Amino acid sequence: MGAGANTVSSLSAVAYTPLVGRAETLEPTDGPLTVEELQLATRNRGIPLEALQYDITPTGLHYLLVHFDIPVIDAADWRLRIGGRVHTPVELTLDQIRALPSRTVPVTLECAGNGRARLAPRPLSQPWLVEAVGTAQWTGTPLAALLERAELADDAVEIVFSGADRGVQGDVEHDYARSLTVADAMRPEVLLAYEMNGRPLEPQHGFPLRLIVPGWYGMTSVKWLTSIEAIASPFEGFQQVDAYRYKSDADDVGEPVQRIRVRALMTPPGIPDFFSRRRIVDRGHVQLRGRAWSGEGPVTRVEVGVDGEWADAVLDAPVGEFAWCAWSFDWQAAPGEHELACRATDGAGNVQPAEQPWNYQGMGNNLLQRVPVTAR
Ligand SMILES: Nc1nc2c(c(=O)[nH]1)N[C@H]1C(S)=C(S)[C@@H](COP(=O)(O)O)O[C@H]1N2
Ligand SMILES: [Mo]
Repeated sequence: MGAGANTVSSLSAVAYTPLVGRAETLEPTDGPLTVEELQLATRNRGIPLEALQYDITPTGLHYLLVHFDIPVIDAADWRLRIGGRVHTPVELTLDQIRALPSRTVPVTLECAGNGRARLAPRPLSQPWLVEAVGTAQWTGTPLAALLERAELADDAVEIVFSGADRGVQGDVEHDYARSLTVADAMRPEVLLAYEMNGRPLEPQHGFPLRLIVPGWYGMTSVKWLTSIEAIASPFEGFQQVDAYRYKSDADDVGEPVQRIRVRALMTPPGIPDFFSRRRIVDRGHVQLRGRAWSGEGPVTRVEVGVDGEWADAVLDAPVGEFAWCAWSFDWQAAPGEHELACRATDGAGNVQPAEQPWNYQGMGNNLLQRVPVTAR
């Protein structure tokens, strides 16, 4: 103890150079990945693509996106407050919410920034490639019944959902918050969820309660929910009017990001090369499989590309009305180098683009997927 303590106190006299006042730029870049992007990429996580094999993604394999810090919440102290432009404010404990009528629904969530890291120039944020997606069984109580109990005032136009997490983004300090119009909030599929895959929510997925808005990109499904407030004019919070917009540049007001655009992904065939993740398959028959989903109607078609030729895949029934479906395709692999691809079409007629239109924050990127494969 004595010798160690001496060493520490003598070290405290040694000077070092503090790194203060570093300028932060958030302009899209053509440069290499930055330490800040790597820092976000290691905090958040994507689905390992081989987990596309599961109808329901095991919780530990589901993607994760957290803007600020994961709050530590004691359920005994926690309350949900419903107020603002309502006639009957409501305050509920977790036990009271768990005692309400419940539903369990499989929902595919995807981050609106999925695909961002492939854009050039690359918007600086969480650098997703394609893996920001997952499907869980969410259990909770329908929001609409609670809004009815609170009795919205006639002038209520939007409902604001706030989380317990606070931070600074775009120079604005705020609790993470998003809104829905009253009509969207009243949709029967919108849930206040307290379980994911049959277990209480894990801290990182929103314990003790989160919103689940099926069909919408993930930012709408506010985690660590503490307050639901009815307001008489459109919400102007940062995550509503600045982030999550399709913008052409920093000053563009842009269009709101809302429903999930159609996308198909392939379960990586064969075996990977460790570092590049390039796929290696045995020549001959290879069954290709994957998932497809859209927030704008059911998936109606998945096509698989083999070296530039498209052919239709076989579609399974979706896992749920708001969840992905499986697809499969039989491929005869000739020895050599190949490029496989997949793209989906939804009931609204949307099809994934071969060239991705660029936007300033890298939102709603649903470029078709290309998968290089070596057959041996
Ligand atoms: N309170 C709060 N809710 C949040 C977020 C957040 O940072 N804070 N991230 C949102 C975003 S951008 C996404 S994509 C989803 C991710 O949900 P998951 O981590 O459970 O997959 O949560 C959303 N809800
Ligand atoms: Mo997200």
